Amino acid sequence: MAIYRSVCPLDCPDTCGLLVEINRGRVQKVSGDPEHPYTRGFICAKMRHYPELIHSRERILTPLKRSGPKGSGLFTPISWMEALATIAGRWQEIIDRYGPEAILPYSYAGVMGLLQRNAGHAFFHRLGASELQRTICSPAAEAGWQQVLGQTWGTDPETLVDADLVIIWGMNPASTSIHFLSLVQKARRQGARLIVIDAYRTRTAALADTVVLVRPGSDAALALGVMQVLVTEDLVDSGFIAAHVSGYKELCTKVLPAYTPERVAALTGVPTETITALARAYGQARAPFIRIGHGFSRHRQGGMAARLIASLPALVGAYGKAGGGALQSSGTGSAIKLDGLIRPDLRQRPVRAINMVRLGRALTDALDPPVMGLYVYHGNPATVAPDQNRVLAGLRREELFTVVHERFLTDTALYADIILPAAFSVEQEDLYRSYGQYYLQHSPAILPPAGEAKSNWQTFCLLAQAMGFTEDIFQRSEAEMFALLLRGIPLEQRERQALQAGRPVKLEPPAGYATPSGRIELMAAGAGTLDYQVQEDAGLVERYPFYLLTAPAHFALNSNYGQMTALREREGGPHIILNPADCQFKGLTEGALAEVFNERGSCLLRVKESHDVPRGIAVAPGVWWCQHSPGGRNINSVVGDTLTDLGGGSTFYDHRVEIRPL
Ligand SMILES: Nc1nc2c(c(=O)[nH]1)N[C@H]1C(S)=C(S)[C@@H](COP(=O)(O)OP(=O)(O)OC[C@H]3O[C@@H](n4cnc5c(=O)[nH]c(N)nc54)[C@H](O)[C@@H]3O)O[C@H]1N2
Ligand SMILES: Nc1nc2c(c(=O)[nH]1)N[C@H]1C(S)=C(S)[C@@H](COP(=O)(O)OP(=O)(O)OC[C@H]3O[C@@H](n4cnc5c(=O)[nH]c(N)nc54)[C@H](O)[C@@H]3O)O[C@H]1N2
Ligand SMILES: [Mo]
Repeated sequence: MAIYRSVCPLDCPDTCGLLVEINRGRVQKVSGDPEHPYTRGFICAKMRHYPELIHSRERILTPLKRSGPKGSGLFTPISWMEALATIAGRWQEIIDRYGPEAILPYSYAGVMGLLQRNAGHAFFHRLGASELQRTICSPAAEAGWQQVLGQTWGTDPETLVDADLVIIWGMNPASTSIHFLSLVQKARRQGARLIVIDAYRTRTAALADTVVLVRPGSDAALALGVMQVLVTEDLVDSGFIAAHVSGYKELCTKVLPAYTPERVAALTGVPTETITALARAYGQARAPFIRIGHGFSRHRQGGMAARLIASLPALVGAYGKAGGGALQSSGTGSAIKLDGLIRPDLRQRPVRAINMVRLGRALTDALDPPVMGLYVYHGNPATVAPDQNRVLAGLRREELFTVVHERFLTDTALYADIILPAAFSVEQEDLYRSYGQYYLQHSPAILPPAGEAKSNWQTFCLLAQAMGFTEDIFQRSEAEMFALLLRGIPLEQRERQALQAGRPVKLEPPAGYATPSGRIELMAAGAGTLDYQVQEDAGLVERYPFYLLTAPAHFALNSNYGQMTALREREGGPHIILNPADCQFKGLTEGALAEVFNERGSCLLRVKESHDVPRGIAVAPGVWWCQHSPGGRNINSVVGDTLTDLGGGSTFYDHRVEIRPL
């Protein structure tokens, strides 16, 4: 038996250091690496099942060619040679007839390593394909942060143990970031208070000292109300503002007068006393830390909400205090140069951009040229993308040539013309950084890929060869690409060696504010004013009375692990959680199937009752595989593709539904 260091590849802010036990060519056990300074030896319930996924009998081990109607799941094994020749041949036909922009790559975050995640960019730049805007997750929150703080890195989460107040805003780390939560608990043992701001009582809320329940989508108003109290009660840090903040006067005179606690209470559903108490707790704290989640940002005015929440620490000087500050993402730092991997220089002319949130439209609208070739890698749009019925209609198009590089027969892979078998993280080399902490770590290939599986990088090198691309980069091994990535990171020799030896190495956030002025910009030029202006369409509210929250599942990672029966059972199957009074009002019974619907579609979910969910809200955890969902549709059939105010992001939590007994 041998034990290797590795890194969790999942799209999760924690990016755990792992120990992988190998015995006779099989992974026996995956556990937390006790020597990883941030994740300290424990891992989530999901990753403990990683060995079963890696060695699953359902894994795709050879290339496959479709042998039945699209979506039927009928495939025949073929060789890599035949697969590559078919793909290159079909792409060449598409390019000859429609031009290269008729080919669209689609990928997101099945694997988070820098090399494998970004493996396709150089190839698609060279091909001249349409560019995919990768907006499904966090662009509104990032853009909001950037309007205030530019390229400033988020506050190091490891400093929060010195905070005396932690606010977790629009995030449920008890399910989605357990190592962050454990730091919070450590701070609390030293006396810190925890306030959770969410739209329902989550697992995280159950641990909090105070829970503030806000009307979904109204966080911008709440932040403005808090600011108003901070200013009128003189709880701001004038010294810090004078030294580091721009736009404060304008904020006080032009914006805040309209956001009295009374008005904000009406906009947010948060009682005036609670708004005042929240502002006082924040303004009087010695070192308050805000964890800025994405929950409020996946709403129409999500960018504005992020911008305002990121401004709060500037008012009380928290960015300047040890233990205080705010973390939206640790990925905002620009320390790692990726151009050598992504190779924007290989693009010969400008190409059109297609927003992934609107994949359904891109595949079904009359675009010029139409999308005729789709290449999906480490992404699963049939399950995770909004407006599912439109996405599936697009994937069903007979003339669309779809290639899916996957490990399993996902809902998306079912619609492929060609499937290529993908490798697991332990079978491929990579360099990981995190979006929730500041460690980098190398992850070596510790097993040969199962069957004929190949990594994203290897696959793009083969596709380049098949297309006749002769650029040097397409001949590089993963080890060479790792070395190239490493050269682009400002590290000392000692750190470089540690990384190469597989140890986590920390990047320290630089001091100061990386904005054009060097100051925190509350009212940055060109960013527009600060306000809250979401209006509900009264007709829509009447037809679809429930506000739908499609929160992440505890025992799945987006659609990953959805194939594991044991975890599906622990999660309780596809369900929707409602307040008992709403159930009674709608004639819904606990445990029975209900139809959840709106003008976009419908899906069937089992009803669960809980007082944790306020009246008028419906919580549907998880993106369940359509294959495992009664009726073959999941919650994304009722989620729309409206974009956020900033960043063109998704609005997963900003839709309304009606619910009736089946
Ligand atoms: N177990 C598990 N872990 C995961 C994932 C998973 O699927 N499962 N997904 C991973 C991914 S891809 C990401 S991006 C991160 C997600 O992490 P984040 O997006 O940062 O946050 P979540 O923990 O998903 O929590 C979002 C919370 O926002 C709340 N919310 C929704 N609307 C509003 C609102 O208008 N205002 C406020 N204040 N709150 C609101 C929801 O109820 C929910 O509790 O987690 C990652 N980790
Ligand atoms: N209703 C609803 N929908 C949501 C969300 C929500 O909260 N509610 N959250 C959204 C968010 S935040 C996100 S980030 C997106 C996630 O969107 P995606 O990243 O598209 O979704 P995943 O479920 O992570 O699917 C990744 C796929 O990649 C495959 N994979 C893993 N490793 C590799 C590899 O090395 N190579 C290849 N080729 N394949 C690999 C896995 O088998 C898996 O099928 O979903 C979004 N969808
Ligand atoms: Mo995400």
